[in-house]
Amino acid sequence: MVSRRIFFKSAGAAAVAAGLVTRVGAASLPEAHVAGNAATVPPPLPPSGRPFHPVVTLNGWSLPWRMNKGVKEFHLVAEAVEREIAPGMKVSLWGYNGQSPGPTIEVVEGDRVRIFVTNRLPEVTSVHWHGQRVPNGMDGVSGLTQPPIPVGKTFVYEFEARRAGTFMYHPHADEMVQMAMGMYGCWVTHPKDPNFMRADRDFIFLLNSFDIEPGSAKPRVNTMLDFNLWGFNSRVFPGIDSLHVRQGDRVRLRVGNLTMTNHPIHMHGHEFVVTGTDGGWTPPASRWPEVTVDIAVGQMRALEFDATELGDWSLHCHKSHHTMNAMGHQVPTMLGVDQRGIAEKINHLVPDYMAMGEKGMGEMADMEMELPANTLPMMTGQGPFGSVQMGGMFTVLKVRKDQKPGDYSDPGWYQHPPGTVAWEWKGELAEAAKSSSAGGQSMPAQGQSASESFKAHKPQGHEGHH
Ligand SMILES: [Cu+2]
Repeated sequence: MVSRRIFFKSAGAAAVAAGLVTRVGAASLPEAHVAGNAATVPPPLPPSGRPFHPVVTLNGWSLPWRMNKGVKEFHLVAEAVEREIAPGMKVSLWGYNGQSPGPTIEVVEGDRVRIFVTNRLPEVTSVHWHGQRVPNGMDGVSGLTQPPIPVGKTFVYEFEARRAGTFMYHPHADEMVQMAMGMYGCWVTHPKDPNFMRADRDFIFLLNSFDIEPGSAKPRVNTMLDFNLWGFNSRVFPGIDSLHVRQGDRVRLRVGNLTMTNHPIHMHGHEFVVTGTDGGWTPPASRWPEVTVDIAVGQMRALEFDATELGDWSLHCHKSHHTMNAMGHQVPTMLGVDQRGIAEKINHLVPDYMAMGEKGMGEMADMEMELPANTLPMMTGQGPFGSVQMGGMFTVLKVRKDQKPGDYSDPGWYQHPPGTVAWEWKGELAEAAKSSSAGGQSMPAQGQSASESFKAHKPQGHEGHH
């Protein structure tokens, strides 16, 4: 039974939303543009409004808008979507406008922006504009600054994009479930002066994680730490597009983290500086060179570098479990364990049993292991020299001399100049030196002289305590 109070509250909310629409004279909602696949869509130049240099959303796209009497209008639809997270695995997520993550929203500092949000989920939602300066009632925290958007209803958010920078958007209603299901997107407010902090290539993506049982298609929504799929923009290696740039380009990567843990993002071949956070551009005097930047939960970091070095450079999270797909995280350590004979015996009982991990787990990338339908090998990817043995948050930055400005197509593998690839030594090998593995200690243990060998003993007075 619906109480009178709740009835009046939701009627009031609908009236507020309807009032805004009438007040601006919008006879119809802006079109809700939809993306049907996970391709990286190279940026078109803005067809209306003030000029800016658009970003390239990795395995994503930017949402078209319409101008309505000087106001930029967007239409986001919160809904269930199907996302291919890598070839061979499709998952059922929630997102916006056909995909997870939702499309990137791009505006210019000072723009008046109106976002219509339609809720096609089975439960209430809201949208929070993470990092932005907005009137309090536009902050999107359901219950605190607005009633939640009921199922089937459309709410309107309207504010001025006051501060240039990189932001995110996500629900602030049943957040744990809705974010675990893939609801988030990027927002870029470009500076008024299109030449301020100009980059030749400006990439953007979110870090994300899912816990999806191999063989199933739906994330477990209450997992806190044990995720098994780690992604850039709801894609995992080898499904993440590589980044293609021209030698000498000023390159910016804007990376936001809406997972449950931090990610040290590491790039090979170049040093970069952090030029922006969710709080704005960093003062130039505050920047120092890095090759890894830890991006904490709820943070965005904009990295910049001059792409001077030709080649195929890895770009990945440095937590080794985050460059691995499902299946690998609970395998026991079998390094050095001779499993000959065991597999044979077990095969009598379990015909498909395979011994694993005796010489490390890299060999698993080459095994023709039978996988359940709809999952991914834990380590995979064929490079020009063999298996890359990766998964999860891993992709490649390709720097080429002849990549045309504005061309984001894949130039293929790097052709190394002769004599510049690590080679095999074929001469005599010296006998390996044996070490006793002994070491010293900085101070003698209590009751011991420095020369006495270390003996473990129970501390006094702790008998019976374990
Ligand atoms: Cu990570």
